[in-house]
Amino acid sequence: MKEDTIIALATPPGIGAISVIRLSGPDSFVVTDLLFKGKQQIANSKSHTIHYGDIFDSSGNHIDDVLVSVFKSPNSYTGEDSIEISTHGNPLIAQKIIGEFINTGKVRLAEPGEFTKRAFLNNRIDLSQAEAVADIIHARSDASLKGARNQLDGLLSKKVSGLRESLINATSFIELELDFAEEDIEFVNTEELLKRIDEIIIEIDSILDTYNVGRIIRDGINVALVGKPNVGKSSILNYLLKESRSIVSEIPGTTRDIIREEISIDGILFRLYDTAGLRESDNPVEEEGVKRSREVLGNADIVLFIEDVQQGASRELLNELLNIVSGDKVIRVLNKIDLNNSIHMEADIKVSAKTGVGMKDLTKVLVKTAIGTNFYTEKTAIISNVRHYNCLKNARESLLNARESIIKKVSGEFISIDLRNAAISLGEIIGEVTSDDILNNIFMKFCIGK
Ligand SMILES: Nc1nc2c(ncn2[C@@H]2O[C@H](COP(=O)(O)OP(=O)(O)OP(=O)(O)O)[C@@H](O)[C@H]2O)c(=O)[nH]1
Ligand SMILES: [Mg+2]
Repeated sequence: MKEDTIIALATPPGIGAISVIRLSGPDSFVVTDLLFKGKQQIANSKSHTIHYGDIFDSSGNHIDDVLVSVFKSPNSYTGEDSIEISTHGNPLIAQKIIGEFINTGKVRLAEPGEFTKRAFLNNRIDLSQAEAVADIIHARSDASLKGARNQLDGLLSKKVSGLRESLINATSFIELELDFAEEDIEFVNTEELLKRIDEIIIEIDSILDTYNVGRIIRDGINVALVGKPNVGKSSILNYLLKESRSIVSEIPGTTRDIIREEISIDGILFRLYDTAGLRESDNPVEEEGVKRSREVLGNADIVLFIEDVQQGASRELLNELLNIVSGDKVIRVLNKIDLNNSIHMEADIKVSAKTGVGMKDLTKVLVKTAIGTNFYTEKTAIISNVRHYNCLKNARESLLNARESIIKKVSGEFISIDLRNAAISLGEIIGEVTSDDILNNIFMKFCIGK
């Protein structure tokens, strides 16, 4: 079946120096020649050339002078014949031109992610790389950009397809043996097969282990600042942000709404939530604030539990907190150490939001708590995507089943089914095996024009 030719605005729909419109599909060149007049026809141009000319509407009115870039199949992003038209950066111009192309009846508007979907369907990239394209576009920190780059470069793909091939290889020997069952020939050395399966499980585990860090690197990390009223939560937030974002006052119960701000430390995105001080209150507004604070706790990856040297330890509140969130997420911060001697007071870290003492260490502790002691080189395949995580989990499960069957000396058919299932799960990551549902779900999240 002949593919449609699609068109979309590839740049943001606002005012800028230029706008870029992208076309892809078999009619890209002929349809461009209908509207574009330059020195030579686009259909007769070489790949990777740029042409200056004018675009006219169907009644012959001049819309804009533009540059047209030509990419011939298979050497384009999508693998199809493609065109990029750079216009003056007014959204009205781009809309008009796109409208004229669609009016020719040979082109339709692209769906979200459709260019990248075609790149995948034409084997320019595999599925995990297609997902990395979306991650690259949406990355909000240095670290997440690096992670997405690493995935687009195919680190995960290579690793996963290596494991998958090894599995398919093992399965084919078992199946061969089944074919010759009558003759009682042994193709498979059980010891060796078990060893291979164990090795693959270990490899899968090492990739699964990167998920937490991978996710944090990609999505950023939620940090809740909680504690009794007046301990200096807002002051610490302001200090970290280097601006007076949250209202600070000596009156307990100052913060009512949740204040959310983002900072980047060592390339990692931290999302800080300043909350209302936790106490029983008769004031309904404050009570609502306290309720919201508790909700923020539910989504927090890290909790800064703040106490101050004046009010002293809030043991009861800490215990209450530990009922809701696990202890390894909680960092106990003692604030206002400029006021009193704090030597005998318990805390993970002691600071003063007034003088700045200890604040540098606080940021270090934040980074350390976020990524742990894990150290991944740029060559490590890191996963950050829950779909990949689930596929790997499923593969692992199937491998454990296969392992058990081998040990129990169950018939080879069952073993081969489990190994095949494991290979299928791994194949889903890179898109060797996929359903339309999975594809639609992935590309739906892209922007139009990508
Ligand atoms: N001396 C000293 N005062 C501080 C320090 N940190 C905060 N304060 C003061 O403590 C008071 C309360 O600070 P906030 O930051 O508003 O405290 P909070 O925990 O946000 O309070 P609520 O929003 O009411 O829960 C203010 O008067 C701050 O100036 C500190 O490190 N040293
Ligand atoms: Mg406050």
